[in-house]
Amino acid sequence: MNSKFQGDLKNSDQPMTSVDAIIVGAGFGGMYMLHSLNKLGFKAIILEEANGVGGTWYWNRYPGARCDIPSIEYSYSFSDELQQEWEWSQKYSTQPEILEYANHVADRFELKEHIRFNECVVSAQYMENSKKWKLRTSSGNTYESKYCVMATGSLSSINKPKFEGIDSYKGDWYITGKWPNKKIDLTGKSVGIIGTGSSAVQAIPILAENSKSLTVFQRTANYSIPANNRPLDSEEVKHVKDNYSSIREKQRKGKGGVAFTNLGLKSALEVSEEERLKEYQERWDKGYVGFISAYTDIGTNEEANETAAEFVRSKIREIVKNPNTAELLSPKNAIGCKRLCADTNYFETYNRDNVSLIDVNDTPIESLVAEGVKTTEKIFDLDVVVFAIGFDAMTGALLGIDIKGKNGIELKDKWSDGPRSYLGLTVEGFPNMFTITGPGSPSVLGNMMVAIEQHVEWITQCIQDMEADGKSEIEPDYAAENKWMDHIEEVANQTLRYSCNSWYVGANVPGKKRVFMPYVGGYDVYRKKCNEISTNGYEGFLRI
Ligand code: FAD
Ligand code: N01
Repeated sequence: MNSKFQGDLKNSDQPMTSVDAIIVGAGFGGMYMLHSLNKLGFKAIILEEANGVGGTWYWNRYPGARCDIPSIEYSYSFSDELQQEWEWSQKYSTQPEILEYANHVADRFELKEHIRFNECVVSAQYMENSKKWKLRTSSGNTYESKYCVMATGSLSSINKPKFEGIDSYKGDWYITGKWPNKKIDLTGKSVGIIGTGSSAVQAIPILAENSKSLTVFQRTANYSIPANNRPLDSEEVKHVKDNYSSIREKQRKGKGGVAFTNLGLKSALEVSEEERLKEYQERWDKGYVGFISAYTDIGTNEEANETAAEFVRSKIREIVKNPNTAELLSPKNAIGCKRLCADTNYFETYNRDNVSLIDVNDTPIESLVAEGVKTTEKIFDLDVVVFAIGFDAMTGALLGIDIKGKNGIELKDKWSDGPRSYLGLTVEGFPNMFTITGPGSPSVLGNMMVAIEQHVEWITQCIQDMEADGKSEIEPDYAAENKWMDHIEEVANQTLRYSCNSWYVGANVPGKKRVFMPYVGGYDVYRKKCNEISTNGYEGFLRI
């Protein structure tokens, strides 16, 4: 890029560090953004709250944490050398292995020297006179740059436990999304876990194996499909490596960024029950990915959806020996309305003598007390309580920063009725600020690695075009943003997504506005739309 533009990268003890671009967050999104800007010769830095890279995989160290998109696919595609040299050990790798991969990437592309760790960004303000973003961190350091990329993550801001009496509890408590980086010995301990989402579904079997007893407090039963995880053998790995380019191409063209999936082409209602059950059984045996893609209308038609939902319920009844427990574990809402879970021995775990299930709708949790959890029925004596209560998804991390745009407009005010964006990449009134996997993008509805790469590549091209065209500011116009928001709502309304209380609609966070936040139109449609907009001279954007 133009050398005149390049900022002066000062040390952190200097009053102000000035660079071309500041990226907030060193997860997979921020790391690739940094690498892309570095490659073009921009001076870019990452500010990261944690003491290391990896984002999700740095924070979520709870027992059993692993991915639910096959690792071969849940990995970067931008460097063939990287994908050829890295070797995944399992179909769905564990959190330590994914974190090791993140560190390998950071070391391989020499990213760490551009990352300021232990820097939590508390405010970001657009300075209209200088046309620069000024960021402040909790340590008091200030940074400024022309471009600001928020790679803060859509599942990074934890849903903080706000149970009454939590301070009076004498035992140890942990949050799955902020699990300590140390071994926790549960031998001989009575453990309680609150929540039955994806994190809990992964943790529960391991917690049960390693503790004296496990009490699961469930508010809503969840659908889960066996992951059927297994080690990868060398022949399979070789085959993948030889064919990576076509696998990646399939991912990029797919609706959810997954190549190894088999999308059904018929309605669930146009086939016989026998054929349908056979199809569901085959997909169940194969494991998680693709189960709800068996038919075209599982996500849109209640009757079709019920066929898949009932199949899973029948499996729960088959696996769980106690019929009352099986009934409690059987979800009532539409399958796929909440994110489907992938498990290893989840339902089987409820057959163990040391595991019990408490329905908190029947006997709500009143508070935590010194001994443990108090419900309307009794006090559960617990040595350890695990909160697996999820995240303030998509908006939490962004609204955790005091972000001010033009004319002093605050993001929290602009988003008071739910997040608004153009393409989930930019926000009107906040020039030169980009969000990676932000609300309004399809990111969380598929393989997020594919979403991240597409976002980063679009943003990089946009910044490159800004510099080549001698522009100083880019932001969406209000009409384009409105149109995009209407489109998000329109496509969400064609699905069953609004029919349950999921984090997609913010229902898990008390007081959060109920809005379907991601774009459900598909990665493929979205990618095409983004490309059309940039090739048509950034349609819907104001560039000055
Ligand atoms: P993150 O990884 O969340 O990184 C964001 C970073 O920003 C964090 O390091 C955070 O500390 C930092 N940050 C946030 N706010 C600030 C601030 N104010 N100042 C400084 N730093 C800040 N997706 C899939 O596609 N497949 C999977 O199998 C899968 N498994 C998952 C398992 C778990 C347990 C969870 C929680 C999520 C999973 N996801 C999965 C989603 C996952 O979040 C994404 O795949 C991906 O890792 C997100 O990367 P990111 O860089 O966008 O965000
Ligand atoms: O969070 P969740 P998560 N009292 O929101 C319950 C990704 N991920 O961390 O459903 C009692 O899904 C809440 O109940 P309800 C994936 O995208 C992937 O598990 O709101 N219970 C629910 O049961 C996933 O979707 C993997 O009624 C309370 C649970 O806590 C996303 O991250 C693994 C409660 C929260 O479930 C979030 O998953 C892990 C309360 N006050 C995460 N508040 C993979 O497998 C909440 N709950 C790849």
